[in-house]
Amino acid sequence: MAEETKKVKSVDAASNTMLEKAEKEGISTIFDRADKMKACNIGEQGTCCKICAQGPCRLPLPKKGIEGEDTRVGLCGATPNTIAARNFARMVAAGSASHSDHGRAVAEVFLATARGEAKDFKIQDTKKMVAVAKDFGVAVTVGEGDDEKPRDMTEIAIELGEKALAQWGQQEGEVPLAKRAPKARYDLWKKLDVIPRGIDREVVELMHRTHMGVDQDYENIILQSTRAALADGWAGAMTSTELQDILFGSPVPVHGEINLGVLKDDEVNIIVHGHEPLLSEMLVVASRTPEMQELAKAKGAKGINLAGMCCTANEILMRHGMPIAGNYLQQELAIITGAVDAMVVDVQCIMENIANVAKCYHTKVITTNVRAKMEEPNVVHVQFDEHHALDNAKQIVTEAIDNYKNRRSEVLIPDEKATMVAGFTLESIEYHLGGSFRGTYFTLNDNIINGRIRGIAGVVGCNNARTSHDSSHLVLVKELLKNDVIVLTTGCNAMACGKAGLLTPEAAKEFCGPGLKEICETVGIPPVLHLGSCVDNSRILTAATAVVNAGGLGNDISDLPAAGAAPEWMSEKAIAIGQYFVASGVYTLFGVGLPVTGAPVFQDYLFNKIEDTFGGKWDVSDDPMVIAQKMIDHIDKKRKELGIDKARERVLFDMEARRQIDEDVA
Ligand code: MSK
Repeated sequence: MAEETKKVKSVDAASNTMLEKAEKEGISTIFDRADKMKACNIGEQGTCCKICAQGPCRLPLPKKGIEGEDTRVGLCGATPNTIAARNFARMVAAGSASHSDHGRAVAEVFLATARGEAKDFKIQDTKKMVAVAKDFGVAVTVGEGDDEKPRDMTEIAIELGEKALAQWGQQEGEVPLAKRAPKARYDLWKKLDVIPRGIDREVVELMHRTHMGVDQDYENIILQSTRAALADGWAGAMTSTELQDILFGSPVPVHGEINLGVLKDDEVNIIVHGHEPLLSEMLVVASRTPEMQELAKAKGAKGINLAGMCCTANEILMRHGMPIAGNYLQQELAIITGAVDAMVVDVQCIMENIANVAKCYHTKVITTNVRAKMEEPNVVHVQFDEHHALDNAKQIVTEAIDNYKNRRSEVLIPDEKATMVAGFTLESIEYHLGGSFRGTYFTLNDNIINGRIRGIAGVVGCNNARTSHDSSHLVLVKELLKNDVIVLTTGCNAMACGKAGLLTPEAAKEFCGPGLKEICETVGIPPVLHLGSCVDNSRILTAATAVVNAGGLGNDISDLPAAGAAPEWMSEKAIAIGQYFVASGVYTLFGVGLPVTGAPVFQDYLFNKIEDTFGGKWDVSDDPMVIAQKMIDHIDKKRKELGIDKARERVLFDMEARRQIDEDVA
């Protein structure tokens, strides 16, 4: 662990204030438990096999390292490489399943809305719906020649919903959105036979292959892991992003506020936490109704303050400018303020301990999804049903209002809150960097080619209690900005950047190198572009594809001066994301550590040899400065390969010049 990331529990002042309060009040948090419980060193190496009842077989690296032949095997003879590959693959399967099951829920509500069965929802972005429908092979016009006319929108919506939903159970063929990748990437996947046939099929097959006594070839296991990961990035998660945009409205840049300081002493505070925006969208509507506002006032509050946490927060921020209370490691801390009247959770990243912390305060924890219940007696369950969405939302808001009077401990809301701009998408980046007349990625490409922007980084992912909260995120992002690398962000990294003031146009002056600063100041954008939640990593894939298609920077994502990182990752979803980025041609670095170190041959495959197959590879470091330097070195290597490594005077490339560069690269 890099020294600077170990020194403090959090680099966020609001979080440290709440940790002091927790200590004073005798509340145990994840920060305390991380100090007391060390990680299992064999699991950390990825070489504990518990897939059958003859084990668990534990194969740690010998203290002195491997001398001579590696003779370690489990009872069945499984080598450390097979074991670590199977464990890694099962993380991919779980991650893909999680994102994709979220996508399935969105597709079901979308279809119910299209059929008129979910009356509280209404399709908001029909322009995007038509564009996405074409990608799913849905006809958007009827008639031919002079008789051709636009097809009825309801018909398009129903067929799109049906085709989107069919991807989960599809057994043959290809998931439709794989074709969105650059042609060279799509052709490579085709050659390698890794294009997902259907989402559920790939996850099921990966679980089968990693069962005891099945696939014993780590490269072959990684090929199926790739199929399952692509079924996440280019199908389940991507479909989720697209249908959410169509159903709830495509985000456009909005101002918002972030950190625990967004909670209000004199209002009913409701925190929505998790990932699926289906209920939280309706909570936004419900909390704004005169009926609920009046009820809050009747109970002594000045109003209702709905704030988000984790990726649900990103969703309602992007579309409604709702405030964010914090990222993953702040969920217990929010309750410790004593000011949260209800914490409403759906799925993923919800710590079981919030129910324990809530017992010490008045906070009502409300679960809303049948897939994610909590057994604690102080937790209430209100099942979300899309057919009665607004009624469900009003019931939850009413529970929170009724609980306002029960605040009993000392309320301490930290002062810290920052302003930010969020809500960038493929389309809005195009508009901001290209303007209304040159609305394309040409301008971005021009500025990469002329060197003002050195490269592009995707920095994403969670917080991890084994590192100092937010520290690695911020050290890494600031180092990239200083070196003129523009950053695209999602998830908890986006929230760390927001709290530190990096999501404002003014941040360019303070944090960026001269080239990136000039671009951000000219265009008026932050140097770190907030693209949404973890499922919205698919926006990074489509943005990278748009950069390739704009020309001048090679033919494939793997040609771009670009790299990705998740410096504080912790969830299995992050491993699935990492694998689909690697398989899409991206050099992808993780912080904290990867559970593969106990299997040196398999690790070497992921960190080196896999690049020969996919043009992307994994890497790891617990030092964010090392991650930054490796990303910058990779970006410079790609610039050199593209022949754009020399600093250039600004040249506006015409199509001919762009084609010439592409031919030189090919
Ligand atoms: S919430 S998956 S901790 S990014 Fe998406 Fe944050 Fe990671 Fe959960």
